[in-house]
Amino acid sequence: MRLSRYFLPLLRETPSEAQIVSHRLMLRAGMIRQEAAGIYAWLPLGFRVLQKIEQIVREEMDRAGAIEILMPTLQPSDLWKETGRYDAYGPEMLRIKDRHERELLYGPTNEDMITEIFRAYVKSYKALPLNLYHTQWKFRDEVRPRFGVMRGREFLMKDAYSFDIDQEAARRSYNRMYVAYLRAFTRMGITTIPMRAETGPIGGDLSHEFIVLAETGESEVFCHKDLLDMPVPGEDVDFNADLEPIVRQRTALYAATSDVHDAARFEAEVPPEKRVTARGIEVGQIFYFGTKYSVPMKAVVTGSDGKDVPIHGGSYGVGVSRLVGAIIEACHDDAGIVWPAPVAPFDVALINLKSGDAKTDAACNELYAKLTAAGKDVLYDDTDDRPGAKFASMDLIGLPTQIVVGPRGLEKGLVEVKSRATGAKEEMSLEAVLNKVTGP
Ligand code: 5CA
Repeated sequence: MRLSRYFLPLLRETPSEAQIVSHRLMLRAGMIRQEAAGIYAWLPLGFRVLQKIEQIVREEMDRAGAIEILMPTLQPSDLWKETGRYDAYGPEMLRIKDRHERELLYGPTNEDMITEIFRAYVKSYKALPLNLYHTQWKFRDEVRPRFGVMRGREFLMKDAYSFDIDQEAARRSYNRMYVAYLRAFTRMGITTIPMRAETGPIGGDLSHEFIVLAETGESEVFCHKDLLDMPVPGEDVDFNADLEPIVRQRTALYAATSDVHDAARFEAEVPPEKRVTARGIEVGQIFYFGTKYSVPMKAVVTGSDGKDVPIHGGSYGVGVSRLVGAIIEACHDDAGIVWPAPVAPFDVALINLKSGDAKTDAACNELYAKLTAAGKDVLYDDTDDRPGAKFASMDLIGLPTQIVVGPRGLEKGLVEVKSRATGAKEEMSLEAVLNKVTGP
């Protein structure tokens, strides 16, 4: 993408309404625009990151055996009346009437609707286990929307729903999501710690929140230090195998959000030098709620013994839009964002120090064409801004690799390559750059 043809509305001033660094950087980097309290338009750069995160989550859901669908944003109120949640959900739910005075709502979550879909089609235990998921916009009329996309009112969530014949099988489904979440977040370049958590309006009694440690986190969390650098299962993890040992390795160590924190237990179980008390951002939460929805909604299947039983359910959410902010909280410096490569909006920043100079333009065009042909996403600054402004802009938007091309270096046949993360600079030939950036 040529910057001269792109839409990247960078802000020079630090926006005063933004209280935390990720919100400031997202506004300055032209990633989002607020349209109403807690409601954002995603501009091109932000939208690219959002899609990268969504795709990583999708790949890990698929790997774990979940199946993608798409449910609507608007839901009929009847479903929520069946489960008793229409009244229970309170003022956080946006209620709407259509022209026929029929009650609709903008979905804050989808347990009720997915249970309706399940019961319409699935009648036998033979179809289980089943896990269906989608990535769809949600609306929660939060009392205090704040911190940009971190606590929005409209936000993008991946939500998965599992259906099993009994508690033991449901536990296996829960474990698959637990491991898939560890993998997905690690692929995004962030460390998350699963912590025991309250279940709130979703219900049930088993739940983990996946927490990114950050000073600006909304909740206080407590955990064993060893959880911070525990290895995460690699690509070879077998989701058909028993994942309980992997899960238990973590759940054996104390980790709790403030809602369920037990100070006496924390002190008894964790030696003083291993106690971590920190703030955290919740980027995902998983729930096992048993028959909470299947009983009132009569989602039953016939078991192997011919008897009908209500299914055991779980739900599994990832805050896709919140993750954009959370990753920035974890990955930035004084100059701007430092994207982990897998979620970066572009792979490479190509900076032309003298647009209009025939040789410099030719070298940039060649690099741009070859990098693009090799499958790299390149943002090519072909504008005639001053070099200093170009460097500052590229540091701000945080692409992993910067290639700087100017007439002086080209005289010696060299360009400069800078790693955004380390700041390390290296001069090399065009050919060497291509090998470095497109190589393994
Ligand atoms: N139905 C369950 C699981 S699918 C559910 O709704 N879980 S949740 O309430 O925990 O939400 C899932 C994830 O969405 C959270 O972990 C969080 O990362 C994200 N999320 C929740 N509320 C907001 C919000 N107001 N703004 C941005 N992200 C949010």
